[in-house]
Amino acid sequence: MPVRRETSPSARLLAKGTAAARPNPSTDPSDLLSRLPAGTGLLTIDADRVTLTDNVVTSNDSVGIALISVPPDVAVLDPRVDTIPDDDQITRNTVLRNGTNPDPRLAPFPPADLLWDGTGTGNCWKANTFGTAFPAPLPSCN
Ligand SMILES: [Ca+2]
Repeated sequence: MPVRRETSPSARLLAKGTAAARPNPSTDPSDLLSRLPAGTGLLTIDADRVTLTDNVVTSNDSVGIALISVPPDVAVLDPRVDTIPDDDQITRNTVLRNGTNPDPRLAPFPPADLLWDGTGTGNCWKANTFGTAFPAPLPSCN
């Protein structure tokens, strides 16, 4: 997925760009990426202070934009790593028609345009165009 990354003066990572229907290319069971559900548009794992804005994420089988923490069985491999996403902002994205053919690896979460696993603090969503979200409503940015 083509994504442009910019660093703002406040050191917040800004990801802008376009992501469309692309399969998860990893099928090697020893690769951690193979654990991710196929049909994931834009995925942010354990990142702090990331802004995802002005992306168009459509027609991914499982989920459009997901914000999640590192799975617990992976997190224990290095206790120095901060595995929880905090202070992330998902704004002004167009996220539509995702989740119509979800990969079973998405469980226990439902397919959705916007998905959050509920971990972390200060994460917020604002001014996105989407059809479905989990949980609903997502926390709004001030
Ligand atoms: Ca964190």
